[in-house]
Amino acid sequence: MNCLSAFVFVAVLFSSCHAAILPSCTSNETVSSSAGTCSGDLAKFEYFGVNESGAEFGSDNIPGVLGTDYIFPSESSIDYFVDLGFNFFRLPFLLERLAPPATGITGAFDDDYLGLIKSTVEYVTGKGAYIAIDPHNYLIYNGATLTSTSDFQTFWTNLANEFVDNEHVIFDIMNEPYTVNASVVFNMNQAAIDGIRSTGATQLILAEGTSWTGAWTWTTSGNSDYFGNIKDSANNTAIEMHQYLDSDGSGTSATCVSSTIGAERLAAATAWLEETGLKGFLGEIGAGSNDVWFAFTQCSHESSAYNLFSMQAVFGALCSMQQSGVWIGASWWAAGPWWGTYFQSIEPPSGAAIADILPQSLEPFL
Ligand SMILES: *[C@@H]1O[C@H](CO)[C@@H](O)[C@H](O)[C@H]1NC(C)=O
Ligand SMILES: *[C@@H]1O[C@H](CO)[C@@H](O)[C@H](O)[C@H]1NC(C)=O
Ligand SMILES: *[C@@H]1O[C@H](CO)[C@@H](O)[C@H](O)[C@H]1NC(C)=O
Ligand SMILES: CC(=O)N[C@H]1CO[C@H](CO)[C@@H](O)[C@@H]1O
Repeated sequence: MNCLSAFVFVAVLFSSCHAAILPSCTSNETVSSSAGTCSGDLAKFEYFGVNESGAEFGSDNIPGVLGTDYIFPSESSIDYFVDLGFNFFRLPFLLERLAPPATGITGAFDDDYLGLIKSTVEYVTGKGAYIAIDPHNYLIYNGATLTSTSDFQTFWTNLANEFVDNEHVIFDIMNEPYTVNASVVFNMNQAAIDGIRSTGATQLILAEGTSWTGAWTWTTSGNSDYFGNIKDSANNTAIEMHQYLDSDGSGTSATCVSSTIGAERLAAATAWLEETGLKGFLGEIGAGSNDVWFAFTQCSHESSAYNLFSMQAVFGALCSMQQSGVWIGASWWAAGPWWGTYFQSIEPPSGAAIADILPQSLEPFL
């Protein structure tokens, strides 16, 4: 990747970002331009790529206007990642745009919005890559939490029927539920799986838990009490979790916790996957890319130095996943045409994560 010539990391020698070390921050030291090394018997990801965000934007404008309130991914962005060797895209969309509230979640789909989803699906899968279609609704539809398993089963039966013939489509049941407990979320997932399989579809399904499906809280949120019992007649469901590396795990701050936080936050979830024999999928991971970690400003204003801990933390997370062998995929949050200067944007050509995170922390795991 020609990293050596691209970056010179100027950093001081300490391993975590705590304000306490500020007073001793008296010298810069050049550290390796690599985010790390990952050794052992590594299981490559079957699916590895990015979220392509945009079709779920403008959720306060339903249905909203294409190009004004929401947008679909650009073909050039998809080409860029496929050319690098990535083979997975996650496509968030809004339920209310696909199944308009006037006729409800079990009603007919909006032809235009479905057509746009299908265009992106066909573009991605035409390139040999995989695409997860993701109702990005937090289990909330038209202002109310979805709790009817039969309605949800009907919705997913209808949606799977649209894509049953495309083997590269992945069904991501529901993005980040958080308003109801793990038991309810589990039952909704099970209903969706049953609906999808009733169509004859055999593709990969991704099931997300409550508590924003956080990996770091998987074993304390109640999810681990239920999701071990998931039943799939096609034996092709993986558990999707998300993990951000800022202090509250929300992905809203560019400030890293430490260079090892990624692997640390995944450890309990990885152990649970090993115990249950289920496969994991890290559907969203993200960390600061232009992380202005204030302690460094004492020593260096080199922007590449600010990235170091985020890069190491993401690298360490993916390394631990491939070492464990229980994670089949991962995807960065996020690409998409409308992110602007968002610190996790990986939209080419100049999203904040393109310069360092992509070559240093993601591409080594292709
Ligand atoms: C989960 O929520 C449902 C619906 O509110 C409730 O009936 C059930 O008792 C809750 N289960 C647990 C384990 O808290
Ligand atoms: C399900 O698939 C996994 C591999 O993904 C395999 O190890 C396991 O034995 C299968 N289970 C059943 C019940 O077929
Ligand atoms: C650290 O490096 C920066 C950028 O090269 C420089 O401005 C700063 O003076 C250096 N600080 C120390 C303490 O060497
Ligand atoms: C952490 C993160 O990027 N969250 C985003 C997830 O997607 C929604 C909808 O696009 C955004 O509003 C969040 O900021």
